[in-house]
Amino acid sequence: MSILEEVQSYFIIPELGDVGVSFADFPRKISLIDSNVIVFGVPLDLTTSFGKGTREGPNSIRLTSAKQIETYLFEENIDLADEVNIYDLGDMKIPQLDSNCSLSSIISSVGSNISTTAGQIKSSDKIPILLGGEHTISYYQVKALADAKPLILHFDAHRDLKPEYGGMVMCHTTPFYHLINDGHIPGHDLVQIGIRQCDREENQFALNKGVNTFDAWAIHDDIEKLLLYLKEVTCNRAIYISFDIDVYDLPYVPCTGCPEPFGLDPFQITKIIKSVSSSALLIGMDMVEVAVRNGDYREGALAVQTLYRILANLQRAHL
Ligand SMILES: [Mn+2]
Repeated sequence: MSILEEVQSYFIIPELGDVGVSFADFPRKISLIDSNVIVFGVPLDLTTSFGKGTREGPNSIRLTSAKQIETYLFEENIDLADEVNIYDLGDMKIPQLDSNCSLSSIISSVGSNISTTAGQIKSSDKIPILLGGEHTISYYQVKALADAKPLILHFDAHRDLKPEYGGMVMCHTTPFYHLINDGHIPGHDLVQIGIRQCDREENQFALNKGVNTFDAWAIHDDIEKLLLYLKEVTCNRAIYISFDIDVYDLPYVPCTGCPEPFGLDPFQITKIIKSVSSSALLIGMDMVEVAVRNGDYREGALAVQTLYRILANLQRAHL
């Protein structure tokens, strides 16, 4: 069986998807074999508790990346198309929720397909980039990559360290609790950046497990402390980035389900990304909780510009 052939049946190829374009839409077509980064969408929007719309996240990211945003990065003076070979698998098929198919059975079958996909991308020596979709999906990708013992850089307004929420064990507020509690990652390998809302139990869990926290106020007061810390801890280290778009301040993210004030701005995020050591090895990432409402693609544009800068700064060094 050729490379990744087994998992391709899980996906609807980008050309047949809702927006009909591939991520970044480089002028030269990259084949699966020649790629070093593989993007796939998981438009899961089932356990979201407040605002809905994450099912449109991958569409929003693809459309803005292909139709609106140049691959030339202005301040870096580099063109991503010259630096990274990206292949887009398309969007994972999500079963319909009905009387034959419960919410938890959908989560576990989608989750198992995410783990298989990420595992196969990894064994092909390529980097998986997961586009969400609700944050629940990160659990399954991180689990599949956990053997590499990565340091997890988790950008988010929320800790997502609840054991369950509204009767649901695997949902958008619980992935990092379960990653730690199930033994996939130790708490001290989790760095939470931009946090500004959780409950008291989540704070206590983070403290007990040695989670490293840089809350939004600490970053506003002294971003240099975080930059120096990241430069040191990412030196010669495998890293995984889980990026919830709601780490950005509320005015930047008008569509995501749980926007929060007191957030970070794009200049701060760029500084933080650039502080990661050039000796760090990016083994995977996800961009989650991106949504669209009323044809508003601002969040898609911000997600794409963030992804491009992560790839330009962290992947480029290893080609
Ligand atoms: Mn969040």
